[in-house]
Amino acid sequence: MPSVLPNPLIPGFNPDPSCVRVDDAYYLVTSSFEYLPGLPIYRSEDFSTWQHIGNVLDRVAQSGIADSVSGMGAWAPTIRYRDGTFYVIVAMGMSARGCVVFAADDPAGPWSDGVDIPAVDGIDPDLAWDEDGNAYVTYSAYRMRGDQPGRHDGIEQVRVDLATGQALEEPRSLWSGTGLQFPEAPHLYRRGEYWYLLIAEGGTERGHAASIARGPSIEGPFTSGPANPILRATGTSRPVQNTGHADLIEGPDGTDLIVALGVRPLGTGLSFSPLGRETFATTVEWVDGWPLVAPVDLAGRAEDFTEAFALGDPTDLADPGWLAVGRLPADVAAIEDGTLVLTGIGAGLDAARPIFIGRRQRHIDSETAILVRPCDGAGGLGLRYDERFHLTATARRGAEGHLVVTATAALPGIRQSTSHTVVGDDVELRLTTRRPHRLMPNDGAGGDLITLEATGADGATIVLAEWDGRFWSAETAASFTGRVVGPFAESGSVRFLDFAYRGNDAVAPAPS
Ligand code: 6LW
Repeated sequence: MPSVLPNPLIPGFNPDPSCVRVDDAYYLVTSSFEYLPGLPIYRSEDFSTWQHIGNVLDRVAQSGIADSVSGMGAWAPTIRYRDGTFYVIVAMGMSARGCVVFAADDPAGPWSDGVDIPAVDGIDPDLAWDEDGNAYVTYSAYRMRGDQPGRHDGIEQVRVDLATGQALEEPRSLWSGTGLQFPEAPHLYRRGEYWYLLIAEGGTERGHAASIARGPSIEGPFTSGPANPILRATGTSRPVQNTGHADLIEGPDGTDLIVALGVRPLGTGLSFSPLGRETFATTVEWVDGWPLVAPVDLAGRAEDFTEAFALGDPTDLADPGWLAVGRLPADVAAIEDGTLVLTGIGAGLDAARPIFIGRRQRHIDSETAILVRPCDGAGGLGLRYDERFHLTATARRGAEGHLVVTATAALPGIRQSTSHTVVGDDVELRLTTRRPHRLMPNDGAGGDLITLEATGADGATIVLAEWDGRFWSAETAASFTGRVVGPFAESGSVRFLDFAYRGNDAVAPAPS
């Protein structure tokens, strides 16, 4: 194990991590909400470098989220392994399916159609087996009722038949946590003579936490630990906030680790997290039979990360990192004559099901570029939080040999557009994001700087817009997801080539 864990462990929109170790490899799954393919699986052997090897939800009917609204869909999965089979159990927020357990021989997929577990009336299910091999689903009894506010009834558990999904008993109440709001995200572990019940509390915003209890059996009774919460970002000046929703795992060198969600806010006081909730890790030490968790820190991932797709080849679209809203990227996009084609429906990223495919923005300092040939249509490069919070650069044909490129900032009830003309039939659109140090006059105000640029056939670059990234942050959008960036079409057929993303997670030096 590296002496310092790289953090974020899995950058970009990757909340609610759960991790399992099988032989010498780790497999980690995160939430994906309204996006497909859903429930990404990341693999690592050293716990430091992670590869996105596949997704659990890769069929629309299997996913149950075709009609999920933004922020609903695939919430908070747990990944576990037993007798040669990988399991991912998940609850679908307000979707066609409720609690489902999926199985696979190979975590890269394919995953099964899933078995529904109707007895689980709640979210964040965990899967564990007792000493006799009985399967238990432990979950947060958060009851969602249409558009009414949900009700939290603590942590519950039910023994199930995994083959049929049927409950083998009435659900029992296990623990309500330490009194913080929203007890959720339970995970159970057997260690020594005890069963440990780890949960999240405090809500997923500032003050989010993890707490632990232990008991003599998988069914409890559970007694709260002496030093709860065991994980919580204390003070708003810590670089990683909202740490909670955790899973325990043994690291490569035998020491224990915890994976947890967190955010990287910019600014002090009121601060804003451009990328949403990401996956972090930290170390755990056991003292007197209870875990002591080191605070989560940002730590040296000073990599220059690049990825590029020609976009004219179906294998480019098959990369597991492409996302679409409620549909698969291959059902939204077509490949024709060596280019990617998106055909608009008369609405851009305002649509509940936009003609858009995108990738997670993974770095606060990033650059995404794409070559756009609008043909008879209108489309370009977009950044999406959801259908209310997004921004776009849209190209359409203007006078002979020219294109009109429009930058649009979209927020609820507010829309601002500016247009420029560029030379040529193709235009390169570029979206860059920069942390604010030395770039904004009121450094510390908490936003990244988002710049949209266009470069025409004559090589001239026009700055289309420069916007304060606070508007497209997890806090402003009150979002469970994160930024997703990529090509979209508004109308007609729009062709795309040469998608490139570059980012760097170097921890910025403190402003002098
Ligand atoms: C997740 C729950 C939560 O199910 O947010 O606040 C939900 N915490 O644990 C979505 O990530």
